[in-house]
Formats: sequence, structure tokens, C-alpha cells
Amino acid sequence: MELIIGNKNYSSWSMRAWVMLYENGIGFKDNEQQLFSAQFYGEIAKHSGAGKVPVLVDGDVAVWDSLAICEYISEQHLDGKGWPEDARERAVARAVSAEMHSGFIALRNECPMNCRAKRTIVLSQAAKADIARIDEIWARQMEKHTGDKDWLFGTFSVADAMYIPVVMRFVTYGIEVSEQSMRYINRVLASSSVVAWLAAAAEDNTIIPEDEAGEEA
Ligand SMILES: N[C@@H](CCC(=O)N[C@@H](CS)C(=O)NCC(=O)O)C(=O)O
Repeated sequence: MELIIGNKNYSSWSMRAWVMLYENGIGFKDNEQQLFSAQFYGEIAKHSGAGKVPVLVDGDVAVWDSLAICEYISEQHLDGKGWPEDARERAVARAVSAEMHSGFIALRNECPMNCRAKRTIVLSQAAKADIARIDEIWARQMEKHTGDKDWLFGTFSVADAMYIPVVMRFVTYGIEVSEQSMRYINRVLASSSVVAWLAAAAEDNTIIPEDEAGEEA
């Protein structure tokens, strides 16, 4: 399989699909392209008319949306184990993943993912409300799975792939969270997929002005 992604420092949607593959030990060709460049759009256009990354290419199938890619990996490569086994847990995992996919717009706009940076930022009330809700989700899941492996649903799931880029934003902008959510952040930062992603992101010094926000901390 091949995964077309944008710059690791900035591309939060790409990171979801990448950690989903990496954390599950699934081999793939990492095709990283310079966001917004002609070559970036050329690579995507070979497989998708959407003009956005990530795109997963598996033989003659192309999947061009991060959540759809995670679903595809779970179905085709993990025998459905990308989601919790229990149907009720699975429903909650799907709900929080969908909430992430379609929401938290203020936080996403005000705090672009910028893995290598440490910034201070003045947040709107809407972004603060997004943060409070995310903290509530993480803390609830950590409480429910005390003694497990500190992923949101015990073991690594699609829900973690969806929230990991938000962890990166919280770290960059020094966003304070509850003790339980801090446990989740530390779990994410210690995971092999995130360590590998951050190491690669640190090697790229491209600056994308539209994804730079806040003041140097
Ligand atoms: N819904 C898509 C959104 C993907 C997305 O917006 N990707 C950004 C990069 S992080 C992109 O490709 N932007 C290029 C553009 O907007 O021209 C997903 O979840 O995969």
C-alpha cells in the first residue's frame, strides 16, 4: 500500500492515517509531498479528484479521506479490530471519532498543527469550549479504562488515530488539561508511531505561513 500525505510537521489529517497504519504494524510506502505544491496536487490527482491528503492506495482501490482510510484499514487489514470489540463501546468510539471529524472547528482554525513549534496563543471562547469538550472526552475514557493501556478505548483504536493530531496541537500551544487527559497525552507522546512521526517532522524545515500561529513560547 501507498499513503500520500502532506508535510509531517503540519498535516494533521495525514497523521491520522499514518499512525493508524504504523501503530498496527502494517507496512506501507510513505509518499510525503510538499503541501500545496504542484507536485502535491499532481500525485493526488493520479488517484483522487478531491485534491486533499491523505490518500491511501491499495492496488486498484484509492481511499481519500482520513476516517474512511481508518475504516478501510480496520476492515481489510485488521479483521474489524480497529474498533472496540464490544458493540456499545464501538458505538461510543464511532461517535467521538465522528465528533472529531466534523467538529472542533474553532480549535482547528486557531491552533494549526505545527509539531516542531512551542507557541503561546490567545484563544476565542469557541476554541476554549472545544478544548473543554475534548478534555471531557479524554478524561472520561481514561477513567473508564484505568489500568488498561491508556488508549481511549483500552487498546489502540481508530478513535486514537483521530485524536492524536489534537494532542500535538495541545502540546504546541501549551493547552492545560485535567490530570486524566494528561495521562492520555503522555501515552500518545510515548507511542512508537508518534515518536517516529515527530522525528521525521523535525527534519523538515519547510515553513508554511498559513499554518503558523501564535508567538514563540
Ligand atoms: N476530510 C479530509 C480533509 C483532508 C484535508 O483537508 N487535508 C489537507 C491537508 S492537512 C489538504 O490536503 N489540503 C490541501 C488543500 O486544501 O488544497 C480528510 O479527513 O482526509
